Amino acid sequence: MTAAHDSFLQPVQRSHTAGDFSREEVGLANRNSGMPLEALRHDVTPAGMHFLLIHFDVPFVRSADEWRVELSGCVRNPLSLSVAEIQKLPARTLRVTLECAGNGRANLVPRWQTQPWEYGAVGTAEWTGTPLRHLLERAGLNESAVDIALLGADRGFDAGREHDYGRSLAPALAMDDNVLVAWAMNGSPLPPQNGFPLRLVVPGWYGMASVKWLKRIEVLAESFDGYQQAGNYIYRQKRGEPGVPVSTMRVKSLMAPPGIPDWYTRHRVVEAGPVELMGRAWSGGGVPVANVAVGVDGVWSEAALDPPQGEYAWRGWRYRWDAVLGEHVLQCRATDKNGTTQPLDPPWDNVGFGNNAVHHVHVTVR
Ligand SMILES: Nc1nc2c(c(=O)[nH]1)N[C@H]1C(S)=C(S)[C@@H](COP(=O)(O)O)O[C@H]1N2
Ligand SMILES: [Mo]
Repeated sequence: MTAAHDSFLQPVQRSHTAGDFSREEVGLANRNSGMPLEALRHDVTPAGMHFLLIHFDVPFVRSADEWRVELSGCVRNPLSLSVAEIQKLPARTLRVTLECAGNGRANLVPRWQTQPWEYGAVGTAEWTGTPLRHLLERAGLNESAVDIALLGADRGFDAGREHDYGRSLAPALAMDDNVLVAWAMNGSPLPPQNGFPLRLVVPGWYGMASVKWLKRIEVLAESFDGYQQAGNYIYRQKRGEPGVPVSTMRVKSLMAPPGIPDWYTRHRVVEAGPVELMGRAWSGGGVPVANVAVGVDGVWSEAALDPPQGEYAWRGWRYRWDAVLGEHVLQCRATDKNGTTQPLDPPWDNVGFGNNAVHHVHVTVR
């Protein structure tokens, strides 16, 4: 092993930081784009405006015809299925909000050095696919099955470990009719960056569970120990502690910024008079949003909710604000049907997972 290769196996020690972003953070932010917040106005995010999180490289797939999914392990009939065979299984279309577990981590002080999301790592798409259960039922799970690993075609290094991106689902969740092996996004084939030709969609969970470029399914007699399952995506207060696995999305809301922005600072200017503030609110695990409060300079009022768009999609909210001259801070704060409310300040996590603190928008009214 030469010195040049050592950086993969003995990775650069990263740390917490504050203030300026490192070259590596800016590089990741350019690869992994967020949804521009003005796109919150769409019920369904147009495919090119959906956020992206890609750990390694987007696999080059010339045609869906060259793709197969291998299903093996603790099953009676191991399978190798083409995309066309999977598309013959019963199909469903679900409107699903996906949020990256790291969304908001750039707002923590100090922040962990990795993809520096502010607010935009969220989007809602209509995913068409077949429930994963149809593949698993065709293969037939053995009694010994305790975990189901789902692996993508993308491979790389993280924390000195080389691996295919992979996650696992407990059998009960894998058999849920809402967990899809999807081939279409908003009625068109998946874009390469969103998983062409096949991806998993796990509604209600943070995005890491929705494995893109799905290539292999392994039914295991023990818990999956892949890095993205057993090492990463774990809430930890401090580095090295066992922690708690990241799972369903926490209740959260965002506001489409009103008025017009300054190009560089993104500071907003709004005309005095009536302004319709709007945004979206969601929670995880199929828990509905109960209400959204809008704060104007710290005074809270209830917003009106748009009709729901299904169990797993965000819900629109609206509030008429009579904007008066001066500087203002606008906020939104959702509560779900479990009675859980967004915190005012970011909850601490060592690498910034699960930041569902209220969104602030600073505006100048003229
Ligand atoms: N194969 C593979 N699947 C993946 C990822 C990845 O890097 N490789 N990233 C995951 C993460 S962390 C998120 S948040 C979502 C993002 O999905 P999107 O890029 O379609 O928005 O994909 C998930 N699935
Ligand atoms: Mo993510």
